[in-house]
Amino acid sequence: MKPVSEKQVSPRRVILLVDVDYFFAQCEEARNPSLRNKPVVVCVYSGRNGESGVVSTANYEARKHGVKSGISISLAKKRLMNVDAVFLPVDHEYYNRVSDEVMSILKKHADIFEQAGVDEAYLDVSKRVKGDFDRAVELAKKMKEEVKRSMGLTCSIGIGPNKLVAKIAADFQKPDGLTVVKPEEVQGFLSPLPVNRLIGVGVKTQGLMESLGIKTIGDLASYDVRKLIELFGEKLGVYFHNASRGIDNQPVKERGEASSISRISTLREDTRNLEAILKKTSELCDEIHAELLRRGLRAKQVGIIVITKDMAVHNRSKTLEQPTSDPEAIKKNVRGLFEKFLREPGLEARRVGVRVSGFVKEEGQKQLRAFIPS
Ligand code: DCP
Ligand code: CA
Ligand code: CA
Repeated sequence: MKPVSEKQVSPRRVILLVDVDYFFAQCEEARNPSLRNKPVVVCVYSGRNGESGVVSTANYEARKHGVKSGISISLAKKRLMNVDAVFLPVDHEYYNRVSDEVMSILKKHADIFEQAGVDEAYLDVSKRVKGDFDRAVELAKKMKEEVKRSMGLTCSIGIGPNKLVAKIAADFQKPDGLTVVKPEEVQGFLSPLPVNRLIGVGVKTQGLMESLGIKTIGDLASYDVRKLIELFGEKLGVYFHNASRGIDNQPVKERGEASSISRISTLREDTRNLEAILKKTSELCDEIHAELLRRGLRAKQVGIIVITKDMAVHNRSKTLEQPTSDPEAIKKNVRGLFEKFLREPGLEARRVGVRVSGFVKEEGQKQLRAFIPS
């Protein structure tokens, strides 16, 4: 038994916020590289006519022309009138799949992982970097490379002593940014930034603060907290006071279980050779097996994902008689699904994946876990 005091020493917190750059538009570029270097505008068409609707997001090329989330499609078209721009409708199903893959890459590098949106997540890495911010920078670089290599996407990462600072740091340099703010640098980093960088300071609050002479986070930090409470009430006043000083104790929290686990990988070359495909999916099955074990789950459905040359996505799945977490059982079913799939003529796989779903908790897992020190 280790002495209690040694066990209780926990490293200082090191929190990352990873946010994918111009997410929907970058997803479009990833599946159609000819879009790169052109302004790309992803649109939510309201359906009434070709012009009505709003811009969901735009790549940085389009942003140079003043096109951004929330403006009308007709205004975007006007701003890009004389440019060779591309307007595309949103494809949420595709973005969600990309999101799942990005999240499963990031998750591997966290002690505690919290997805905070379709394209962003908080990672508590305190333990694995032993509270060391330089090691966290190395880890962040590795993650950026991995997301770039396997998904073709850039992201921006903020590193700080808490979620609040990590989030603001991630937005600080975009796209493809990496910003680290060590505990002793927090006040210097936040002070010159405009108050609206803080969550909860919208247009109205910003206007009110400005009338009080509060423009920057530094102004807010030196403003009398009692006056803030008078103006905004106890809860919000105290929040603004703490936030402006970079104080935030919210833990990174794992969300509820995802309803499926999937892994996808690119083949060395486009192929319809069963053994070449199974060699790749066998690795993916092992990764899925590890994730099932980690989460104490067994799966009732096993599926395959095949992305063909033309980027079309094919899904096939099968329900098992018994839920399983056994890698050999998963591999056997994956083989069966591919054998059947490849009977369809002409299809050449470019990327292949495995998905399991229909989870049941491994029996006795909870009680067992309680005795394993984490
Ligand atoms: N989104 C949307 N409408 C908005 C804001 C966002 O449909 N008003 C969607 C499209 C974005 C995605 O959510 O791609 C992620 O939003 P972000 O705020 O992270 O913005 P982006 O990823 O597009 O750009 P950035 O590079 O600034 O992160
Ligand atoms: Ca983003
Ligand atoms: Ca985001």
